[in-house]
Amino acid sequence: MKEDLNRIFGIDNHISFSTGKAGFPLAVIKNNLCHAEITTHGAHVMKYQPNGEKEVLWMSEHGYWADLKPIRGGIPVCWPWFGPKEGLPSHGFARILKWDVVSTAALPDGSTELVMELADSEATRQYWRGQFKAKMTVVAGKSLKVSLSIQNADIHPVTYTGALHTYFTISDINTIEIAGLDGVSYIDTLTGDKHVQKGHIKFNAETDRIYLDTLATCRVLDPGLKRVINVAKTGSRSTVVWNPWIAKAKRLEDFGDNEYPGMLCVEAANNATDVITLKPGETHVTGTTVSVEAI
Ligand code: TA6
Repeated sequence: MKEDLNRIFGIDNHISFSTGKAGFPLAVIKNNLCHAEITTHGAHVMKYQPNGEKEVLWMSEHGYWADLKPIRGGIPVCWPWFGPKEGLPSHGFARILKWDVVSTAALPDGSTELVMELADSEATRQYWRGQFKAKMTVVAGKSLKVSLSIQNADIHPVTYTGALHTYFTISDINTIEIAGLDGVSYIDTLTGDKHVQKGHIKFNAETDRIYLDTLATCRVLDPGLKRVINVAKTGSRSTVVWNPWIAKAKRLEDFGDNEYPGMLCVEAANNATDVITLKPGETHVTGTTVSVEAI
């Protein structure tokens, strides 16, 4: 497997393929700008570290690492539904199935591109009848650009929700803040109540919010790591902010009890009032771009 991937898609000083944890195929990007790692299991970006910077994404030490199981951390691809669904995998099936590598490229600015695809199959029809083509494009360089393109290949319209569910490494959930959503309405999914954000988001308990009708770039202000993580997005009008805090961290079997202080999710989503409907043949692209600045 990895020999074929390297022969066909390997690019010196850009991208190579190996076998990762649980035997999952792993694309390793090492160029003059960054080190990134992506597995074809769920088209899941697991690592992004700009040269000279500390790791940007967060991965649990307690992940499942098994077929048909999601990876805890990195950038889970939540599709074609966001959240739980009775008798079906939470956050959809895209993140638990194997995607195919379709292309790689060394880009003029020194970054590296990897494209993976998932189309409807016997495996997907166990969960969802739709005919579709999903494409994940990852560009790793001075920034990390991830985009999920969904094409409706069916003769019927299709409606879906989803998110690029990005987990970030932070110094301490008690001291970081998120700027960029001041004045934006949000649903507190823990109570179902709607509120308006006042100033920066700070954390002192389980936080699980869907910010509505916003195209805003979020800035994770991290004094402990002396950096700001900029989280921009396209094709998304809802942003999810999540930290499980103590009790939920304990309930999640693939999440360490003491891991919650060092992680934060800021997600480019399509959910709540931002559900996507595609006519036959139509395509929608949801993207997130992560960049880091020292402070
Ligand atoms: O990102 C928000 C959320 O929907 C939370 O409610 C929490 O369930 C999280 O996603 C993780 O979901 P998962 O199915 O990956 O455990």
